[in-house]
Amino acid sequence: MRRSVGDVTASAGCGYAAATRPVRWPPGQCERRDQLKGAQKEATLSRRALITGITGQDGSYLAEYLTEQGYEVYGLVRGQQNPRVRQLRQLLGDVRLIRGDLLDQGSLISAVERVQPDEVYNLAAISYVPMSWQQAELTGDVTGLGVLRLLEAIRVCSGISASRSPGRSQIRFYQASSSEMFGMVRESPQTEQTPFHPRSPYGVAKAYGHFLTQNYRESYGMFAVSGILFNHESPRRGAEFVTRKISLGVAKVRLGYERQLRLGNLSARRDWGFAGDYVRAMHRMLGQDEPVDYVIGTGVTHSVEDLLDHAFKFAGLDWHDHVVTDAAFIRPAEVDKLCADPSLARERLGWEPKMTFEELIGMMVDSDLDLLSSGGHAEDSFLDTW
Ligand code: NDP
Ligand code: GDR
Repeated sequence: MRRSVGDVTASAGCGYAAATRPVRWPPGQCERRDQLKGAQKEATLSRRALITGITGQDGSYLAEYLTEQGYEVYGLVRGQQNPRVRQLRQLLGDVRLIRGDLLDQGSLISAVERVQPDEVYNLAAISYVPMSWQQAELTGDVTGLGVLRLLEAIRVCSGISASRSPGRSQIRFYQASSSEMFGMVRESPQTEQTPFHPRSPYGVAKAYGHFLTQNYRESYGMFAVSGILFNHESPRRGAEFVTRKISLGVAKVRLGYERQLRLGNLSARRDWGFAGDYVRAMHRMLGQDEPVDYVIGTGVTHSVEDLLDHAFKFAGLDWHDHVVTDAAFIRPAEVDKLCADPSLARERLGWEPKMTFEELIGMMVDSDLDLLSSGGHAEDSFLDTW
């Protein structure tokens, strides 16, 4: 029988109800989740999920979604005084937190041993691409080797070896792979079969994690899959990423706090979707009979200029009056254009994105206007340049 988890950090009792509602990160308000009927909850609380990267954008949406599905959700948090833990507690009252770090093998073994999860979602990473040139070794260690440490923790705790295959009730593993692995693309749109040509230390580290996940599946028969996710955004997106930098920039200009927004390459094209839609795909991948990797994206690509156009127009402004290009934000090697072919996910997972690009950008600008006009603080980027 499964042990109960006695020594994880207990958490407070409120969280957001709707994943698609514009919300703030850090949150401004929170609603009690008590509405979830006690009896229904008791009856379905049978599966346990462990999420690394719970304090990040995707971690928060995934935790909400899995809680709604009746999961017992555990989140791995690092550091002694992690400032995002308090915010997370306010946002996601039902999630239990456990200490651990992708750099520390022992902490991962102990987390898996304590939680005894049915599913592990590895969302933790150094995820800001420019930072991966500044701290390439650390990025390799966390974003790349961190995957190895977590897979090893699962393998050791499950008693799996070259001569001992996993049982039927094995732990299922999800790896957050990235469209950055395609980099200088060999074909467009990109499918599960498109070869990789990463353009940053981040992309290289993700490719390592991707192949390792595949290798553990093939070597040990583990249920380990990767979602190759294209850019996905939300009002909870870190302020250093271009969509949020722009939505915050628009709000600051609109409210008269600033007049200019400094950006890098405006001609880069990305396939941008809503994070709340993408976490549903992660969950579905682990619910399949066979472990298979999937490309997840909208199939529609826009340039940074398109993004500026929508965001500024939404607030009644013209971006040409406010945007300045700054060489400091140009990357050593750029990924010019990404566009997903999510056919396989549509056919086998029945997954489709619900929110359009225009709705997403409108929601983000609205949310930042709300945040700043009510005296809130944006989680401003801690770096002025990459
Ligand atoms: P975020 O940058 O918002 O979150 C990253 C998370 O990783 C944070 O919770 C952070 O914790 C945690 N983390 C960083 N270093 C460590 C470490 N050493 N040990 C444990 N945890 C650590 O990323 P997103 O939510 O946007 O993305 C989730 C995952 O999906 C990432 O792996 C990202 O690379 C990948 N991805 C994201 C896409 C996107 O468009 N958002 C697209 C494709 C892939 P802390 O709060 O302590 O810093
Ligand atoms: P990306 O996202 O690098 O694709 O990685 P980001 O939003 O940082 O950049 C997207 C594109 O916009 C261009 N750009 C700028 N980007 C930033 N951050 N700041 C600027 O001022 C700026 N000006 C132009 C960039 O050059 C780039 O072409 C995200 C992360 O979430 C990764 O973790 C994830 O794996 C990929 O998406 C898929």
